[in-house]
Amino acid sequence: MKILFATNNAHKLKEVQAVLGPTFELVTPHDCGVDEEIPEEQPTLEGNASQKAHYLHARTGLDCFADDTGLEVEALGGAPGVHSARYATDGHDFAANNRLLLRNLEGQTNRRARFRTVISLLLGGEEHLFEGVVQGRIIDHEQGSEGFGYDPLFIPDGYDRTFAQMTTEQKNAVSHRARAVRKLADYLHSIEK
Ligand code: ITT
Repeated sequence: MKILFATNNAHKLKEVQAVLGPTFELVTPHDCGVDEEIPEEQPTLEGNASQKAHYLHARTGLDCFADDTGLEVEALGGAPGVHSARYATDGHDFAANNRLLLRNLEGQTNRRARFRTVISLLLGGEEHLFEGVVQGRIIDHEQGSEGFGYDPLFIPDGYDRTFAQMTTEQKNAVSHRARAVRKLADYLHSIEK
């Protein structure tokens, strides 16, 4: 089954395709002739996931899904949260975001944080939401070069290495996005029967 995923992030695409396996073939906005940036202007992850999915559906007429993810840091009152992509600058500058996060946590002993992903699936005109969360902590310097975004600073509970020190398969065993995607896959399988 082919399914359209509203992302321009190649790392996400790889992670999600690995979770879904060969039963589902992911199609990208680019594959459908949509090359502009997909808007995400809402104040919540749910709102942004929904906005991205609705935008792509309006542009293509196809069933599709979108995810939005935020890093929620306890000592920062849940920031950067929905602003995770543009924490330090207007663009998706992962290095600048990580530097700002470390600066804002300097001297802070509470390093608790979680990643939260919300997926919006638009199927036959109906919307379905799925959520995935992983708890962990923020370390005080970057470690590892895999993954993307805040991965070099985040160690999930029960592990002693960051997401950026894991393979895609290892990250997918516990990650926020993989948990949400497994719920999506279970739902898609359940309606196929
Ligand atoms: P699309 O909107 O095109 O899918 P994006 O990079 O903007 O890609 P999100 O809005 O979902 O993705 O994520 C916002 C930011 O949160 C993203 O730029 C990263 O900095 C961070 N982020 C998201 N998922 C992450 C992950 O699995 N590991 C580390 N950081 C992540």
